[in-house]
Order: sequence, then structure tokens, then C-alpha cells
Amino acid sequence: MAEGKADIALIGLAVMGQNLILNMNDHGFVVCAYNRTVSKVTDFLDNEAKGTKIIGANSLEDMVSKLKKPRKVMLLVKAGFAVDEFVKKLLPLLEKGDIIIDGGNSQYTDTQKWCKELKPTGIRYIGMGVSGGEDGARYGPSLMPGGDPEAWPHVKPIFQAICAKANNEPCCDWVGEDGAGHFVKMVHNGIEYGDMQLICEAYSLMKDVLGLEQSKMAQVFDDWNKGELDSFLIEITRDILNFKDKDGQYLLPKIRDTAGQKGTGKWTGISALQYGVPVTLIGEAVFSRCLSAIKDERVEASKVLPGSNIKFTGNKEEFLVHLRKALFASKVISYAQGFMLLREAAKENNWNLNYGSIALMWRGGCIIRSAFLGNIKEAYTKNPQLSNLLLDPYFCEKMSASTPSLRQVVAQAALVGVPAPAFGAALAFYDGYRSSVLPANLLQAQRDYFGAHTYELLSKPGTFVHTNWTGHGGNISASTYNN
Ligand code: 2AM
Repeated sequence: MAEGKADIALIGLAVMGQNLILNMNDHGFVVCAYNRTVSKVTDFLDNEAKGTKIIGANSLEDMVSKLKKPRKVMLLVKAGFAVDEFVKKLLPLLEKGDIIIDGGNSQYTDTQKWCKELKPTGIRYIGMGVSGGEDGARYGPSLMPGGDPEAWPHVKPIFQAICAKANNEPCCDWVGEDGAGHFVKMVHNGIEYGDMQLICEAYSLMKDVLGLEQSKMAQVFDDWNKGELDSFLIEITRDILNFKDKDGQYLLPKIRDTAGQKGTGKWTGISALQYGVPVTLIGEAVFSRCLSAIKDERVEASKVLPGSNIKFTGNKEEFLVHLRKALFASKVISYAQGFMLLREAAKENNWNLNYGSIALMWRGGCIIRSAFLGNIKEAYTKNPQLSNLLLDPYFCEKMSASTPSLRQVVAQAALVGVPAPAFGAALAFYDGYRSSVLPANLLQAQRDYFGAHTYELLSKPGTFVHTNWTGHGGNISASTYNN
């Protein structure tokens, strides 16, 4: 009897899990709640879930018996060990056709592992990125599901009902096979690191190059939020700048300048290195957090290492315009790099990623939501084969209008001695990417000089030769090191 049974079970009653359950309940789905510490199930039913259709289970067996078939079990528990333990315990209780969905922040390689292991059992596995924090989970997150495509039609009505909507379109669609959903979520988080770092640098330049009052900075971010930088992160930055503590003083300057991190930015950087894609801005954003964390060492260094004597003498309002354009240009570059990484990973893992649809999934509900992602979606909808976002006609034109400002900002920061690593990385990448000739000819010569690694002739592509540079080395190339 399917009557009275739940549409889906959710394991993990921390805030995210509870809020997703309440969100599903709001959309008419019956959810069965379970948690390792079972007392949390009764607590939840007696409090947050009181008066709803949500049911509880006191064991995994009890939970499984209360589900409609094919059973759908979603995990919202700590990534790694806890996910592994629950999947292992669920397997003997489930049958062919049932679906496990991991909605935690798992590494995409773990999702790949489970997809592969479960394939012969007929139990279907989905790894789904969930973004938007607690509020998103409650009222509309961005959802990025990937894994066994046969599972998708069974869970699609639930996830597309509860997710955020952008212009009435759901910010949730099938991403691709095995770890694709969690990979896309990881890159989302990396891009979030980049966006946040760029905003922090803009704040630092306003404060330390221009010497603006905090109220003025809040005003600038408010203005920026009305144009092409319109986004959740710019909006909350304005609110943070305006926020006063109980004593009437601004809260921001009282916060110790050491950043924490949970690791998803780092994983994006590691993936970028593994796949050989120059995702430099996110890399700088991760390293900037690392540099901020060594506060005591920085305080010591600040006493001995000289900075610059140069002061800003230009027009402040003009510089603010440059800063806005520089921020926009750097964001385009960062997203272009993120999509380059997606493209390379898709190639290596045989994922058929739809880049327009990914931009739409990030358009609403998640931390990087912005008007700008609508333009990215348009670029990939117009040309799904677009090799690089920077080459889309709209973005190409935007870059030519905003890179002169990026140059002004990077140059001023360098002259005055205020660090702007993400802006700098953006400009260096841009100039490298648009260079038909780079000094790698010299690099190849050096490699051939000391290691006989050979070099390719510009006039004869595919022909690798070795030169005896010193006259006393050998003429034999180290063919094993050709690349
Ligand atoms: P708990 O309430 O029993 O601690 C977020 O931490 C969620 O992950 C919580 O629901 C928590 O369950 C669960 N969780 C964390 N570590 C776990 C583990 N090793 N095994 C099972 N569940 C775990």
C-alpha cells in the first residue's frame, strides 16, 4: 500500500536537513525524517515540524518501510565517513531501482566511487550539490544533481519544485553522470571564493588607497548593486558595511582579519592543477585566505619590510568608476576560468555538461547568484559550443570597455603598495590568454639546455629536436621527457 507512505526520506537533521524537509513539506511532499542521534527526530517532530505532514523513523529499517517505491533516500550528513557509513547500512535494506541521493558537500571523486560501486546492484546513486545556505534550503536552494541518469525522472518533480526559480525557471537541472553534480558545486564554491576576494580587494582599495569613510563605501556598493554587478554578495557587503554594533560603532573594523576556509576552494585549486587549467583567480583567492591566516607573522613583517611612499593623487570618483569596471572585468575572467575547468573535466570524465543550464542553476538560490549569470546563460544558449566565455561577442565587447580600468586599478594598487592579488591575477591571465606569442620558447630552450627535453620547431609543428647548446653535452635527447 503506497497510501500514507512518504515520498522521500531525509537523513541528517542539522539545520540544512531540517530546512530542506520543511521546504519539501511546503510543496506537498511527504517526508520521513531520520537522524543518527534518534532523539533529534522526536525533537524535530515536536517543534519545527509540528502540524506538518512530516513523519519520523526510529531506525533505518523503520524509515525504509515507510517509503513509496522506488524508495528515495536523501543524505544530508557530514561528507566523507558519515556518508560512507550510511550508504553501507542502507544497501542491504534497499532494492533494485531505489535511489540514494547525497546532498552533502562531498568530494566529486567520492560520488564517482559510489556511482561505480552501486551500478551492478541496480540501486541508483545521485550526488547533488546544494547551495544557498540555511535560507536557501528553506525557501529555494540552487540544486546541482549528477550521477545515475535513470534516477533523475523519479526525483526531478521534487527537486524542481523546491529549488529557487530565476525568471520562473528552476535553478535545478540534471548536470551529468557520476560526480558531475558535485564537481559543478565545487567549482561554484571556488568561484564564490573568487567573487568574495575581489569584493574584499575593492573594499581594501577604497579604504587604503582612497581613504574613504565606511558610510561612503557602503554607498558605493549600494550604487554598484543597481548595475551590472547586481548580486547577493555585493548586497550583503553593503549591509555589512552599514552594520553598527551595540555600542553604535561599525562592527566590521572590530573583526580580526584572518579568514577561515572549509576546503572547497582548495579542492577547486587542486582540480585545476590536476586537469592543467589556469584557474588563477580562484587560486589567488585561496592563497589570500592562507596569507590572511598568518596574522602574527604579518604584524612582525609590517614592522621591518618597507612599503611604498607613493600616495594616490588622482580623482577619487574617477577611480571608483575604474574600480567598478575592474571588478566586473575580473569577474568575467574568473567565471571564464571556472567554465574552462568544467569543460576540461567534462572532456576527461565523459560528462555531457550543458553550460547554459549550469549558469541558470547558479542564477538564483545560491551564494554567487547575480544578474550577470543571466548574461552567461545567454552566451551559452546562443552558442553551446562556445570555447571560452571571453570570446562571446557580448563579453568580448564588455572586456574591451572595462580592461583599461582593470589596468588602472592594478597599477595604482602596485604603486601605492596595497595588495590586490585577485585583480592582478585576472589581468595577467587576460594578457596571457590574448597573447599569440608567449615566452615559452625560452622556457623550452632552457628545458632542452639542462635536460635535453627537446623543443618543437615553430616552422614544423610536431617536429621535436634537441640542440647541443654548450658544445660539450651530448646530442641525445631525453625522449621520455618530451612533454
Ligand atoms: P548527529 O545529529 O547524530 O550528530 C550534520 O553534522 C549531520 O551529520 C547530523 O545529522 C549528524 O548526526 C550527522 N553526522 C555527522 N557525523 C556522522 C557520522 N559519523 N555518522 C552518522 N551521522 C553523522
